[in-house]
Amino acid sequence: MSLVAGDFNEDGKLDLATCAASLLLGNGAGSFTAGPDFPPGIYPRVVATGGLDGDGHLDLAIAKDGTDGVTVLLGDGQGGFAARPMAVVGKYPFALVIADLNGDAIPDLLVSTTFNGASGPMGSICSSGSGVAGSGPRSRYFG
Ligand SMILES: [Ca+2]
Ligand SMILES: [Ca+2]
Repeated sequence: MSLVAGDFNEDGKLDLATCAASLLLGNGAGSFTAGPDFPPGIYPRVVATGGLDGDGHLDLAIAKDGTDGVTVLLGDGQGGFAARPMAVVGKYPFALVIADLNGDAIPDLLVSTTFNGASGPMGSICSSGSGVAGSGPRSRYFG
């Protein structure tokens, strides 16, 4: 089970989100209560968080190794998430990172897959700015 910490409802207290599509809202003293669920997808394996669409609210990306895809979930700043269509990234994605990889101040989403055709075992994709993994006018690909 993969999980990440972030203040997803923007109350100043860290929360947790799991790749199995549940949100745990923190009280700032080490305790958590269940928050709203969000769409899990099939066979979620790993989750990453960061700002993917530039609206200032934390978003999530979940890699699903059973469907060879990554789903971006755009946060609303109140603990809710809206899923974008899944981007197919290659066989068995198992690791994700959200970071500005090329210095243009737009966060990128890097995905490692177990198999990625001729490009080798550490395949990659994709980026963002629009919050749409793998597509959109501001998307870029790495690999
Ligand atoms: Ca919080
Ligand atoms: Ca966002």
